[in-house]
Order: sequence, then structure tokens, then C-alpha cells
Amino acid sequence: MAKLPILEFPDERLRTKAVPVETVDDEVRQLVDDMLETMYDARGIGLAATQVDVHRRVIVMDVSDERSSPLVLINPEFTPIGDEREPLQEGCLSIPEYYADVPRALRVHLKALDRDGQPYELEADGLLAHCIQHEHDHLEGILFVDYLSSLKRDRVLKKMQKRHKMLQDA
Ligand code: GNR
Ligand code: NI
Repeated sequence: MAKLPILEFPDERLRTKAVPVETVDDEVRQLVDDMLETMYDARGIGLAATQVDVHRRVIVMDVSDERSSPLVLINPEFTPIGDEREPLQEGCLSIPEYYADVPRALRVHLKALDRDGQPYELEADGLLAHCIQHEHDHLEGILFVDYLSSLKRDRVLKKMQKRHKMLQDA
């Protein structure tokens, strides 16, 4: 296993649209395992391959308090159940130390392949539903700050530029 570097906003590579995985082979499983290690190390509840500069439709997640329930989503597709939406405070490993309320579908139906390439389906609500939508957005090149006002997004951009300058100077 290996920890992978995470791209940070406003890196243009985060805007790449990911392509479907054709076969879940050992190479894909290696990517999944590296992404899980990276996500746990960074203390995130989800990670999309886009964030580690691999532009394939692969997501890992773990919303459990014990950090003991890894979920693997390959070629995920979701549909909202009903039209109830709910704001929830989101963060992103590609936008460290910034949090904002994002309204999303409260419940979703998910179809995906697991680490063995087996199809599965599940229904999610609350945090898991938000996380599925947040990660799916990454595969489309969308970040949660895209849903904020341009004023707020501009503030995030300045904050990130300051952070990158600081990290560079250190
Ligand atoms: O760690 C994360 N927390 C989070 C909180 C609310 C909604 C979505 C997320 S995902 C985020 C990790 C991440 O950046 N995944 O892409
Ligand atoms: Ni994210």
C-alpha cells in the first residue's frame, strides 16, 4: 500500500472528467487500497480518484465513527429518491480547513461495483448520501465551492493561494 498525494484547489487537474473502469483488475484493486490508505491517513470520510490525479471512476468512503467500514464505489451511478434536499456542512481534502453548508438530495439510490467487480445497490441518506454526491461530483470535475456565491469562492481561492505560498516558502 502507498499513500498518494492529494491535489488541492485551484489545481486544474481537479476539473478533469473521469472515465469508467473497464475491468476491475489487480491494478484497480491496488488503486483502491492506496486510496483507502490515503483517505484514512488524511482523516477524510471519502476520496475520489480525481483527487489523487487518477482520472478513472473510483471512489472510496468510510462514514463510520470506528473507521472500520470501507466502501468501494467503482463506476457509481446514483439517483435521488424523492425531491427532499438538506443542507449539510461539507469539507473537502482538496480544500483543507474550509467548511460550508451545501444543499443536496437527502436520500439517494446508488448502483456501483465493489472491489471484486461485483455490482451492488444501496439506499443512503444523511451524511452517506451527501458524501456519495460530493465524491460523484469530483469524478465530474465539480467541487463543493462551485455551489457557493462567487464572493465566497473568491475568498476560498485567496485563502488557498496564501496556503500554497506559505507551504512553498516553508
Ligand atoms: O472528509 C470529508 N468530509 C465530508 C463531509 C461532508 C460531506 C462530504 C465530505 S467528503 C470529505 C473528503 C473529501 O474531500 N472527499 O472528496
Ligand atoms: Ni472532496
